Amino acid sequence: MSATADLILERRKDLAEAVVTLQYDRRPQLVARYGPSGRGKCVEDVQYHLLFLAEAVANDSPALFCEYVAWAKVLFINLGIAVEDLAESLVALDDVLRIRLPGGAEIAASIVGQARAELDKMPGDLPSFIRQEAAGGELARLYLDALMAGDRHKASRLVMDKVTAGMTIPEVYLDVFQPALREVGRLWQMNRITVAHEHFATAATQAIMAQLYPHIFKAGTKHHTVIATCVGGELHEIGARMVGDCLELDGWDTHYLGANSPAKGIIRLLRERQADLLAVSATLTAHLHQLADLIGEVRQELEHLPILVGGYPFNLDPSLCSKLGADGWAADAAAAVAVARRLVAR
Ligand code: B12
Repeated sequence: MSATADLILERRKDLAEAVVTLQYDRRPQLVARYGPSGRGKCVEDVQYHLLFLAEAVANDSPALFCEYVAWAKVLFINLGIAVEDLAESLVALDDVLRIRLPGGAEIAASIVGQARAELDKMPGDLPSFIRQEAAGGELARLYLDALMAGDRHKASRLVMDKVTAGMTIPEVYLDVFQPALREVGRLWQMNRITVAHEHFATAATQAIMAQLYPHIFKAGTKHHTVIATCVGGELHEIGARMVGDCLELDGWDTHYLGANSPAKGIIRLLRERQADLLAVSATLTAHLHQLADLIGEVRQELEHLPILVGGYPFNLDPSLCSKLGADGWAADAAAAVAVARRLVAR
């Protein structure tokens, strides 16, 4: 990580306090608007801005911060927070960074400046991830409706019937589960459902994936071994699991470790299982430095082991793959299979 990014993370709390103090000094009416607990929430929000800013600085990727601000704009609008308050907090952030971040202020402030310049034209609304006309679109809609109604048996039946009729596992994963889950995220971001709904949708989908396992895990010779996992701190595990399952279907011996895996354990398992490939997922941009650390540690111990990466931030900025020192990345589980084969054939 760069020294500036480290400094932003280290001083995150103080910087956030300074930003909010400046913002409240400039607009005393915020006290009345957000009430006594409002100030603390603003400090939390700015700390979150700083997490993403640090990763944008570390990876020289203004896109990471701009996408974050675009995401926050939609979130704030739907929480009833005025966009002008977000704009003003970015101005205050810019000012505080210039005063409190000697040396590194320029790069950080230029990234904040870029996001500020784009804020007005960032959309305040998000289109649905489910398109009726797309392959599997109709089923994805019915599947999501069943989950939102709390009917996981119906959701399961819908999928199992299609599989019996010939729908393949990668089609179920990429055309049904993936858009439906991303739509769940959009609904949360637009304040229409809660984190509890997100958990239910995930748990139900994981249970249905388990029902599909007789179609995925079959005896037979495997051509290579892969460890598929999520970086430390990461709780979003379905993307990595889909990648692991699609590799298994492609004839790999897969060892899927799930969410939040510590680096030391991953490295030990890579040795024990004599893995040919490590596939790591990161969803939250704030976890990119853990991923950089993991890649560094693996390189020290297993210099030539190919490392494949993917997840939400890579879909925003594919150049992160080489910046983090990985060997390949893929936008989804189907593309991951082709890249994985290429990496072990080198
Ligand atoms: C379910 C969910 C959760 C669950 C996760 C449960 C679990 N056991 O997995 C819970 C409730 C824990 C959760 C928590 C949070 N979440 Co959440 N979550 C989601 C949601 C709705 C679905 C994730 C998912 O399964 N997607 C479907 C999979 C298939 O897609 P995917 O992950 O992109 O994976 C594909 C590709 O990226 C790629 N890929 C992925 N990994 C890898 C790895 C390799 C090697 C390769 C090659 C490819 C690859 O292939 C995959 C398959 O095709 C997303 C919405 C979204 N857009 O994804 C939000 C989302 C990711 N969450 C979000 C947020 C903000 C959070 C929280 C901070 C707050 C909250 N909502 O609770 C916490 C943070 C938790 C943490 N510390 O990690 C935001 C992130 C926004 C941002 N700007 O970063 C999203 C986008 C929601 C939103 N629209 O606002 N979340």
